[in-house]
Amino acid sequence: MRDAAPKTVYLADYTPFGFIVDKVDLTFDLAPNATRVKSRIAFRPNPDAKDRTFFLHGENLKLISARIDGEPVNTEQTDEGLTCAVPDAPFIWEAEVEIDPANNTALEGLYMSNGMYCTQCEAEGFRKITYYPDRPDVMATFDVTINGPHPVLLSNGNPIETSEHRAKWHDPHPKPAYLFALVAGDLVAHSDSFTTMSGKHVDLNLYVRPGDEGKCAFGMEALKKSMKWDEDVYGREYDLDLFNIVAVDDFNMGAMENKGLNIFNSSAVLASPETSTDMNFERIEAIIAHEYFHNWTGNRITCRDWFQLCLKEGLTVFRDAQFTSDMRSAPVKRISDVIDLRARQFPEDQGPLAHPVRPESFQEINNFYTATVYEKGAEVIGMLKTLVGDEAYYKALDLYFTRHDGDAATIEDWLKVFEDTTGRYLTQFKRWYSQAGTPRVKVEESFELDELTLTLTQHTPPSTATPDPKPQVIPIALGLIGPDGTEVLETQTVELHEETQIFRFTSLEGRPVPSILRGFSAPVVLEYDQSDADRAHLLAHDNDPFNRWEAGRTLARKALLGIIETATPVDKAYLDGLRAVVTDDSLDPAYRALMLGLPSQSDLANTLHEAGKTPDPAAIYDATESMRDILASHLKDDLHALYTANQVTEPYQPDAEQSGKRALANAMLSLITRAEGAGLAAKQYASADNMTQQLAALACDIRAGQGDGMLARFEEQWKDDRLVMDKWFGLQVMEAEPEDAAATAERLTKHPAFNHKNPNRFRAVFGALAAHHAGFHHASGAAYTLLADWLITLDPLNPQTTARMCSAFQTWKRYDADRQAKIKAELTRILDTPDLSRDTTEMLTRIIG
Ligand code: 0A1
Ligand code: ZN
Repeated sequence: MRDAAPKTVYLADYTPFGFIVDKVDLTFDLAPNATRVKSRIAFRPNPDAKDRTFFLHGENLKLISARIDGEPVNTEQTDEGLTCAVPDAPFIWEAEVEIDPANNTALEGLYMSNGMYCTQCEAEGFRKITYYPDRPDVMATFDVTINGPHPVLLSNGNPIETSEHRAKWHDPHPKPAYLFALVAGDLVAHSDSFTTMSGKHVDLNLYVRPGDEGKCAFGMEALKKSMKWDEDVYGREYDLDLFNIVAVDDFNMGAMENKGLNIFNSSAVLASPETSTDMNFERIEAIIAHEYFHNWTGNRITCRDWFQLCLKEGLTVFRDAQFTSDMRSAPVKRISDVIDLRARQFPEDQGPLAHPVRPESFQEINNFYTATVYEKGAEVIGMLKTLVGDEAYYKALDLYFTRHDGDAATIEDWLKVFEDTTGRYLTQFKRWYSQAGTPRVKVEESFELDELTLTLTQHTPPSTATPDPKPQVIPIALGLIGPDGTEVLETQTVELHEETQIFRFTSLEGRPVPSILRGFSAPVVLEYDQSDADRAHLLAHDNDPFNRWEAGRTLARKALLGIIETATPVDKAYLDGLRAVVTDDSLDPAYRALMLGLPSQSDLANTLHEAGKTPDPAAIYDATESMRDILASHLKDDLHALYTANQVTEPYQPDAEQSGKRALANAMLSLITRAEGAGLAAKQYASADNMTQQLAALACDIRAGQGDGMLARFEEQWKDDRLVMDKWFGLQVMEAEPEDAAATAERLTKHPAFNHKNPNRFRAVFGALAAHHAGFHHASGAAYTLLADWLITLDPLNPQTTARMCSAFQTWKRYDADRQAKIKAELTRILDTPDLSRDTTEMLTRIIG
């Protein structure tokens, strides 16, 4: 374990930097092991700052020289940076440092990926490039010169000189260092252009490795759609002559919004029908939009400090979700987002890693790029929009953009624009930013004569992060469905702000069925003991598509718990209701496919845990398997008809309509394989002209245990395509029997194409293992040991990806004593590793609790 106690940073300790940076000039002389970086930075004293300590961040830098106003200076260096005496007046700092991009396996700062240079500076990577006040509230204009023998040399902003082996870039927009980017390599461009709403011409380029040119068209279209959408919906226009995107194979996250030079994990931008699934296409469209939208929400208006991360991330996730809803199906997007929120954010918010959307302390900021900051942060904005209404929301946003353009802003600034626009105080609402934990809302219902009474009570379980939670403002959208299935009360939003509130609905003809939390209007857990008959009524009639789906999901959860706990047969009324929806041709096939999805095994484990029971992963797995058999048998007369009716005959398009049909047909294929074996899957595999159908058929084949060599044929076909091979690696773990999951993952780590230094490949195997509930939690503990071994191996090379993967263990206290002991032993073993990174140390310490 590290002996030096890691330093904790507190929001409350914020003070401005003692100096203002007016201008940064950087010159890079690229060489794999000895890149020289010369910096020339104009500083002047900050009149708003009391503390004039001149401290520049710097890590893993070899300082060659340092000067102030042309004179050499003596500096004092630590592992974290440097200080020196400076004049009490404007001055020029000049330094030269040497760095080693070829050995930078952490993928932060300047590093190499397949022979190309690229950077990742968010959150604190710039300090690995040169000495600098690496904090988001220090903003400056950058001029960058790159010298290197590479055909493509890129940085932020607009090019001002390009000659052979040399390029100069000027970014006129002041920016924090985390938005700096540089790329150099043998790349090819897929180019296009966009004319903005004021008639400005913008060149667009998507740079990729030679050979990937055929995978650019979709990303480019997504970029143009995003640019147009941000103009139409938010009035935001692009502000440079050029917008570049670069795809890199080695990247810790999905993508990065560097000003004018977005850098993308190749999995988040490269796409073709043969190599990408419909889900890949949808994700790529969303990530391109997300990074582009950051140009206003993140870059033009950035964060004062990293505690304000949700200011840019929550808002940008919210905006990209709006975009996807507009481009595709709004209900399908909402349901998918809630599934994701419950799978990733709820366990975080309800376990040892719980933190507020705006955390108040951290040791390693990279550990706070979480589902809470991103996805719950977006939910909070959705609630704000619901509470103030659409018109006021867009008015407030206009004010935000005019008032704070060029600022490094805070959540207080953000809420103030809403207060100023609407006259409404948001003091209580702000608790959504400061309190951790998922509120639970209990619903009690009574009906007398013609009056329905709903009593809503909120309670947030205390956590280490928030030991004493207070009531929050919770918008609850609700409607009423009459006995004949028609809506007797259209959606209205009630506001819960006290602990308990009573809402009455009168003049009703007969008892209606309440449809509560429509559209999932708040990120809460609803505790509502609604009868199965009422839920079946909503499944059949609710005109709110989210709650119609939710009714089905709740019935499915109950049925599964019935199998697990008491071997209760599944209620026929539920199965008939589900069948009615799935076979209803008036409904969108994508929606019908979602209806067929079951609650995840982890979700079921959580439900049992919440009920004070100890989940048994093997029993949960078996129940899920039998439920699928039951569905296959109940739908047996429809399976082939639906499979056939949802075949797409037109040329492949990754749009919502075609994707929905393929999703439903593939759901049918999976059930058909269960009932009849993998014959149809083999046929689909043979005729598939796209990855969605090929991969679905392969999954069915593996599950059916066919042993017909399909996996080997797939590998032979795709061995040279790294993104497809990630799928090949992941699928084998995902589809393994629980007792084989760890052994399968271990076998795959011995495959010549396994490379733990590549985050995509590492995640393909270990992300899949962690997501295989019954496999990961198999009683042998083999998966715990295997993952721990690999985390120990990866940590010295890539702390960020190691630390993120630790969250696989965050739910450990749900399980029985034996599993808990096994997990704790592994967590302690990792923590005892000498020189463990700050990232991983912080995560494990929090998880162990
Ligand atoms: N800001 C990026 C995500 C990102 C965050 C951190 C990174 O390294 C620590 C890299 C990328 C986004 O939201 O897309
Ligand atoms: Zn983002």
